[in-house]
Amino acid sequence: MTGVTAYIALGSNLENPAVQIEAAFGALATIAGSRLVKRSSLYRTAPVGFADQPDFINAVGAIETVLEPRALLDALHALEAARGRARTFVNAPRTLDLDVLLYGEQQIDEHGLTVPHPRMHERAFVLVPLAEIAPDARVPGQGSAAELADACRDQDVERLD
Ligand code: PH2
Ligand code: MG
Ligand code: MG
Repeated sequence: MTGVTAYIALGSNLENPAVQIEAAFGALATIAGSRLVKRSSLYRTAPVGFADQPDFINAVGAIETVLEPRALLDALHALEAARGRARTFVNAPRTLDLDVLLYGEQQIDEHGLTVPHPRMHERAFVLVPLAEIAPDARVPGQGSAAELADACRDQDVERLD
């Protein structure tokens, strides 16, 4: 299969987050027209934004996909729903969040689909796992994953074994 390399952020802070993320990697591998090519370690991370909620487990996966970005997003939303994701308020605790970080080099700005993910360049919970599997991945207009991760190393992110 020749496709585009896309990077997906995985996050959970409800209902046994580490199990949720492991299951999500398994589920990512089943998306039609796509193949999971790399996965990061799991990281425990302090909540960013709405602070009064449990710590997260975060990770990043690389997939090769022939799906168009919107079809990929729909597939990710279906996986979130299958894990019981409820959408209550912005940045609320969640069983599973799957975000498209990068889709090849494409820049997309459509309803509900902004790629690169608009806040990824300042979030260690995304950049540290991304830099683990793809240090040279470029966030258009911002820099490489490794450089950007280095610039936010003051944030609370701990790699789990
Ligand atoms: N996701 C958010 C907001 N804040 N903080 C951490 N540590 N991890 C997340 O996945 C996360 C967050 C919105 O999706
Ligand atoms: Mg998110
Ligand atoms: Mg999301």
